[in-house]
Amino acid sequence: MDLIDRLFDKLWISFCEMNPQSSAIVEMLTKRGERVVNDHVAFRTFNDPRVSIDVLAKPFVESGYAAKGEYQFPQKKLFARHYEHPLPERPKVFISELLLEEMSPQLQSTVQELLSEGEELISKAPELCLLGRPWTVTSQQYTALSEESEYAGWLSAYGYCANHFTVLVNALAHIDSLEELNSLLKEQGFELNSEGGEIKGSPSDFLEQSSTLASMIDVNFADGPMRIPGCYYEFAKRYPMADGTLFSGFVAKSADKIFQSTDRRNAN
Ligand code: OOG
Ligand code: NI
Repeated sequence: MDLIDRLFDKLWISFCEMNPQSSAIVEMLTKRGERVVNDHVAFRTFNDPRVSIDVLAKPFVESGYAAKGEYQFPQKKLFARHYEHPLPERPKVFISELLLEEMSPQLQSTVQELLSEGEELISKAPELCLLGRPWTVTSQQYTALSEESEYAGWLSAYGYCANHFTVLVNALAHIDSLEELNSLLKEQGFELNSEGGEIKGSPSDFLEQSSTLASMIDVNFADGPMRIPGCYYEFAKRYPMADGTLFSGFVAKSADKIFQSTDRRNAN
């Protein structure tokens, strides 16, 4: 098994520990005779040079992944890039970063505190994306960060891990549409993110996406545990473009809503 496959395995294992609904969904689909193929894995970070997209992308680039599309989220003050491997069976990697210089001085100073505390572990980590949270954070810091940016709050609580994996609807044997998959998921009791409608994007965007709401997790803050939104599972259907090849990028206006799967007011 290649190093990169092992990395995805480790990411999947810790992701399932944080988000048991994803293993339950895989099990439910597998029992129905479906083949679950992972379209992409997503990560979050800050644009500080110690932990930026480039740092997070390193193990992927070293194993042959190349930078592809770039995406801007002006309201959320985020920038993202996606990476693809020449082997089409390898999942795409979507990495976003919070643009710290566009945030309040208070947020910047809290994040700098966290990063200084985590600096040594960060610099020694062979793969940043597997590190988890290398700093301590109080529930007050988490709440203050989340008030300004749900993304910053989430990242302060979890640090480095897969934010979500994604079921490729095209690879399912018996389920053709995202509508069909969504109904099945809801019937089985999984709650979906309905920000901007359950299905984000359309065939004319060449990509349709939906996602579960993040499951709630008890996180140990410096001042005790608190239950907050964790990770989620995404579902994507890709459409062929004029040249007949499947669209392999992302759609910023849809992604903008997918980010909200971990918002505190949404999660269950
Ligand atoms: C990423 C949200 C965007 C997609 O597929 O458009 C996304 C995140 O929540 O970190 O994953
Ligand atoms: Ni995604």
